[in-house]
Amino acid sequence: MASTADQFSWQEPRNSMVRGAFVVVEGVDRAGKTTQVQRLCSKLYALGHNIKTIRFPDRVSTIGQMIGSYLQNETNMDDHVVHLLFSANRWEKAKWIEETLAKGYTIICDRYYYSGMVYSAAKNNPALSLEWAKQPDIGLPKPDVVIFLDLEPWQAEQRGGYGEEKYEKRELQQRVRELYLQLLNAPGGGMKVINAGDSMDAVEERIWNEVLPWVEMVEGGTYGAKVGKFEG
Ligand code: NYM
Ligand code: MG
Repeated sequence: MASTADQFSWQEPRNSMVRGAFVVVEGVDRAGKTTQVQRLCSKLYALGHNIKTIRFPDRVSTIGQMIGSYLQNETNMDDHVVHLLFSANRWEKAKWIEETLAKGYTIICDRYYYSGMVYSAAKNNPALSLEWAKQPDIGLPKPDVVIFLDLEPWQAEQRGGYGEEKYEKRELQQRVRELYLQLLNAPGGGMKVINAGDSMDAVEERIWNEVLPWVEMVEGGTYGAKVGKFEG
């Protein structure tokens, strides 16, 4: 005869979810990621999904504060050093990501290692190639679906606030965009490109149509029973 604890343990989590889905939203600066992440989370939450959100850089931790002051042009660092801090900032959260997915929460993540690779490689530092930039992120939890919000630099410049932080310069943004597109076209790139130049509602709708099936498959156990790891 099973104990009372055994009898009821199946009730947590209440629905028979294998794990939550890991969704990443990427894009150039001013593509509207933050707004779209909020909208996506509210819609999923309203449908009854367990949702957590996270963004990188996470500027709260000690490492995150160092990154924040670099981005605000308060401190300067060698390109490799800041690259490794961005990666370390993700590693700080790796265990949380795995545990949260295992508990049955779907995670919507604003930027991840794709940002890490393309922004550093876009600096055109001959000693910091895209290949070099990948290495410290190898082994991190791999997203189930990645959305890339695509916007041309001239469109981004017309949106408010452009130019306040490091990297918000046309030439660099142009290279960032090219590198994102290069990653997309690489074998197994697996990013879904969405034109972020359309209206916010249209972009929201397209993200929804791309993301929902993956969330349902992962939560329902028909895709990716185990969280993958980034293999480079
Ligand atoms: N960024 C972000 C990087 O250069 N490397 C990274 O690994 C990540 C996660 O930080 N311009 C850059 C991209 C952005 C800046 O992000 C801050 P946001 O989403 O604009 O707050
Ligand atoms: Mg920004």
